[in-house]
Amino acid sequence: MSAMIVAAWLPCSAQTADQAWLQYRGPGGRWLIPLKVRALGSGLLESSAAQELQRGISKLSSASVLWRGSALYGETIVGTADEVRHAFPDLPVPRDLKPDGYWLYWSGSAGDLKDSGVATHLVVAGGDDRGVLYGAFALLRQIAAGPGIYGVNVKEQPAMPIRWVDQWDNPDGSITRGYGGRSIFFEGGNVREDLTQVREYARLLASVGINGCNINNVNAAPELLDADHLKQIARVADAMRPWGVRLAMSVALVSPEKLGGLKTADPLDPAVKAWWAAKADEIYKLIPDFAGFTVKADSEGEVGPASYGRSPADAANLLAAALAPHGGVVLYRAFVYNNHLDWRDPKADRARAACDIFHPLDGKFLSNVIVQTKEGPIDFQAREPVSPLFAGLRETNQAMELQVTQEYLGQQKHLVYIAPMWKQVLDFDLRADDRATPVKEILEGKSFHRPLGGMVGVACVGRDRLGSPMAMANLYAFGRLAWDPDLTPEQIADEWIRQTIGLDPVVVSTVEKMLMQSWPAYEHYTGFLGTQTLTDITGSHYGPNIEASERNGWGQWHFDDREGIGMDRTVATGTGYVGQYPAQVAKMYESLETTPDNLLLFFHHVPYTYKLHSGETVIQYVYDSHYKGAEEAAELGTEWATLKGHVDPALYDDVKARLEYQAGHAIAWRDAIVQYFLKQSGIPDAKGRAGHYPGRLEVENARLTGYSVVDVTPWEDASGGKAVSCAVAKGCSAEWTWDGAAGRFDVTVEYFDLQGGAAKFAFEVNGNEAARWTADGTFPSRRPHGDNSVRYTVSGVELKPGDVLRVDGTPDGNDPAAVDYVEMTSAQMVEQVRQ
Ligand code: GCV
Repeated sequence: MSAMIVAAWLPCSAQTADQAWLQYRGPGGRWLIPLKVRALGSGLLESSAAQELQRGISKLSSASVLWRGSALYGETIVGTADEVRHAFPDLPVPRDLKPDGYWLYWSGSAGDLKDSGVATHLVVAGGDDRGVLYGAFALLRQIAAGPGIYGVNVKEQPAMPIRWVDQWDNPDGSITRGYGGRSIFFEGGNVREDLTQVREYARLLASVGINGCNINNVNAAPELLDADHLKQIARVADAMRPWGVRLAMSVALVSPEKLGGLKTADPLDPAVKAWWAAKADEIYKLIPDFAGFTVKADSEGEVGPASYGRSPADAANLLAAALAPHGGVVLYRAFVYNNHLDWRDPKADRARAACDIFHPLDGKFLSNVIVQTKEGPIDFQAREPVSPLFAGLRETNQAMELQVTQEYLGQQKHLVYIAPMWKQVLDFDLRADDRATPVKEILEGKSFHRPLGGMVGVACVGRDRLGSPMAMANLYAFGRLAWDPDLTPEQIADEWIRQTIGLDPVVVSTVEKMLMQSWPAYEHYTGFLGTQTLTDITGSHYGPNIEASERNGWGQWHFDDREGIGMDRTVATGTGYVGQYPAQVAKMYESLETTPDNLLLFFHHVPYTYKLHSGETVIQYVYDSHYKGAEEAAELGTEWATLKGHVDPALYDDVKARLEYQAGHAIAWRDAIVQYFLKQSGIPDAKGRAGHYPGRLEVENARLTGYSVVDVTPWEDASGGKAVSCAVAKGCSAEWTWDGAAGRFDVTVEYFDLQGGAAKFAFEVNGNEAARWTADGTFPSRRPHGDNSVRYTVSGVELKPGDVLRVDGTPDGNDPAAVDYVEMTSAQMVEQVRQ
């Protein structure tokens, strides 16, 4: 006999972050579900669906009140629509369920609970096997996230067929732009023996409807296509298959030369065509459901068709023809540009490249080619306009590439929930042919009637997942938006929080608020007005380095000088990029008056005194937004602190430490940008903050023992451009005599935590140690600058005039215990800055 459970409100139970969102903890409110799960078919995915449901229901019910009334009957049934129709001819199974789609149906009524004669069925019917699996996860989500499933009658179909993640994993086990540890797929040149984490990853991906995973870096290692590696890779495909995640690979176009020993890799050469066709046959023998190839070519050093005088369409079609007999697709990346541009050429513009190259090829791609375009014309910046190419390809399948891994967005060390940005992009109406063509409808294939399209998220998940529990919200959000781009970032956050952190309404609303604040805050303390990244773009892409973008071939210029800033991309006087948009959008960006403030400097070069729509000048906005952003970053920590005791203690401590670091790094960012533009423009901050740091004691002005003063590069990354560095093994010290007012202060030591050593620090007042810590964080770079600038705060230090403050630093390995300044903050000073 089967039974039903009736669960009541339960206190928020302990949870761990590493289970991500499939924790299946108790739901809020009362809920019902038939406990017994039965699969109608025996397919692999249907079995996974049934097992997952059984596992989920048991976990959910184990924390619940089980009502063992003898009158309760029923089953949770899983099967394809055909199987359900056959087994239950009376059920209204929808006729139009598409592949991957599902139908959840509660058959029966509340009366069934009391009526021993009537069975209740909860039905999960899939348009196909994969749909059954997605339906099972949707059902569990509905219970775990709170609403419950009594009376459910829901039909869902994914908005787009291509819902992939890309991993940029390398055979040696490293992950390019991965911030969550080493590869779960590779180590030491081979596929790893233990693929447990791959199975778990595939399960997570399936739970949000992701159906493809490209496992290797787009800067592809040709050897992964050799016979031995393909056999190894087949094991990865086997591990992901039960979860309906098809394996794809990035391939190097040069492979026939590098691997096959051919004299050329020319896409039109018959021997090259034969090589790829044979390679595809070999792959499909090992991996019958192989999803396809992703290609990066003629880009950032990757050889491409241009080397043979051919076009991207020639290259894409070469591979597409090889895959077509097996049902595979080619995701050809539009991220093709010249990284040796001449910055002195006023017409040179990296943003133009994708349209210039791909627009003329529209209609020339085979039907199993999908052009994969990053959401903006440059490269995953904190703010970019939407790529005009989405409107430029009418007869070509298209996918949008988004970055889940936070390369330019704080690298998972900063909390940045990206869904609001993605949502803006998806909703942006490109007005092709003067009609409504929002990006999401182009990807769905609606706007230009394309059969294939979708979204690809560069995830770079490693052995520590994304390296930060809160960053997992982005992976979750990516999958949910690819399934349904009409969901709101708030809805998605709400679902994720309930499944991951807790159901307590205070937890849900606080974390949701934090997530929604995080992208605007990051944008405020890093970039401004569409300047593109001000990170160190020739290095880590993490800390501030404003001039790293300038005067080089990478084309991420913002052209700041003493008079003004911004890149003129107008048709009238600039690079002409604006003309790549459909007329209505082009008209908006061509004019200064109608360009939104947040993209002003992407499209126009203006003086610092230019007035924004808000009435503020550009330079005052630079000051204000950076002070505001740093405050917003600090607020994230304050908000999280209110959740102490309401969330899992380990998670609480982990996130608290990360947010404290973020708040400190936001100040390092603020100060770098503000002092740079103060010097560059020569225009003071109307609010008197820039260049004035009450309570700050520069270390270069201290009494130094052992420490030597060094110039920090770039200069804006240290207060006043200077720091001190210690080369004395037994340690160095910096001393000041306090001549400020007496009071109780928080004392912050700004120091540099370099790779390759764990320097030790101590802070003393009048010879009494107040704090001691080790610089053992993992930050980019082996030299002191904004990448590794960290703040350590000692709270509640009583000071009076004449007190001697001292910082001791002991170097270790490559880390010279470098210090920038100490800063005293009292509650009164904070109030003054705010006013
Ligand atoms: C894998 C950016 C990243 C590169 C990446 C490239 C791409 O430039 O910094 O690491 O290469 O994008 O998307 O191909």
